[in-house]
Amino acid sequence: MKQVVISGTGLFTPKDSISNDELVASYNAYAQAFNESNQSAIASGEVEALPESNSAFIEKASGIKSRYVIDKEGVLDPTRMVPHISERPNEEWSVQCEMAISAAKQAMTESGKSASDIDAVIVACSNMQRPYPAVAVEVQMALGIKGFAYDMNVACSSATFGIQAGVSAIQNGSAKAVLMVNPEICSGHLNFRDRDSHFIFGDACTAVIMEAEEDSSSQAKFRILGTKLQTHFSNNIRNNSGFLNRCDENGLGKADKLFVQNGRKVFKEVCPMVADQIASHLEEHQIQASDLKRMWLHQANLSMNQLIAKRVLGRAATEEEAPVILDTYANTSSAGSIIAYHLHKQDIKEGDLGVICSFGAGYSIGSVIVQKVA
Ligand code: CO8
Repeated sequence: MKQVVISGTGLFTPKDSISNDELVASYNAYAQAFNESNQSAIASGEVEALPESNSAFIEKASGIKSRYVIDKEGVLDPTRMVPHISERPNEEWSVQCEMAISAAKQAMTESGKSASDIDAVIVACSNMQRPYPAVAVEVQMALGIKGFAYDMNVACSSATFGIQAGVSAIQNGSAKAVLMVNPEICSGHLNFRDRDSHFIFGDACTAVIMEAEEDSSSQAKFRILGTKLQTHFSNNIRNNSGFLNRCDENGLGKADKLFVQNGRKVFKEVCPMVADQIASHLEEHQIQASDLKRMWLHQANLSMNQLIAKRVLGRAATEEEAPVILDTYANTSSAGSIIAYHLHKQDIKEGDLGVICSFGAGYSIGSVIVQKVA
């Protein structure tokens, strides 16, 4: 069986960034306006007053200080709280395609691959901007890649599941080199009027190139020693938006058509599952946790990552061992662990071992054990 490597990665970061203070000011202006216009219903107990959000809580509960978004103005306008992302004519590249092109070009440069070397494209992310044609086929066309392309969605775990799909395609001979991209526009499906979750997400796109080790001339390559995936059904992270929404007018515009979670339960249930998965995955490869140089974890919550890393290592991890990018990016869903990998892999030496791990809605967990190649 062919040995597969990650030979290049790329990252697109939107230029707009929103600090916690800016986000909280917008939410609080909305809450105050809501409370004023519902004064009498609140006084009679028919309607509950909206409590205010606060930056100190957000940073303490999540570790998030700011997030990048495609459109700051629309998100921060307390009368709108939705990004302005204009519809485009069919003849123009879609927003997700544009993000993917930018990240993909960087990954192609790092891996030393041109479009003619790549023969498969996977777009793996939490939200596709349309059902069809697949965004991946558009990306394929935009980059001039031959072969095949498809979209897939496993929420926050989409990238690691996409890496396993890429490895399989190369090993079964259906592709020579695979481009996998994660264009996440989380601001499009985040309810900025929900105090419990308005701070959680940001937008970004990552790209990964995979190919057979024997075909790679990249200096940045990491051998994929193994991938491991698991899923368990849970309603604790759910979004009911979909093509059947129009078939029941009663549900249109309701909050469940956006991201909804029971954050506490997610935290409690997912952390042990993730730590166990990483531990058992390492064991399957006869690797000791102490041999790991780095854990590029999904970036949802700082305490969650600290807890998972501690369970795996048996002691608290240093920031070098489990790098944090959620402080400035927030949760970028599937892109998070790949952003961490992309920004924190340069100092890794030949032979060093690491694990990329993502987790989220489903529940879903994916881990990828990698080793730096010269
Ligand atoms: N400001 C002030 N106070 C607040 C705020 C706020 N913004 N929000 C809540 N509070 C209050 C609560 O009301 C509560 O008050 P009280 O104690 O009086 O009841 C108190 O603060 C504590 O609230 P919580 O228990 O909710 O706070 P936690 O400490 O649990 O922190 C977190 C909340 C940060 C959400 C935390 O639980 C967490 O991060 N959990 C894990 C979340 C996670 O990893 N989710 C993964 C989902 S992502 C995924 O899978 C991808 C889905 C697809 C993405 C689509 C794009 C949108």
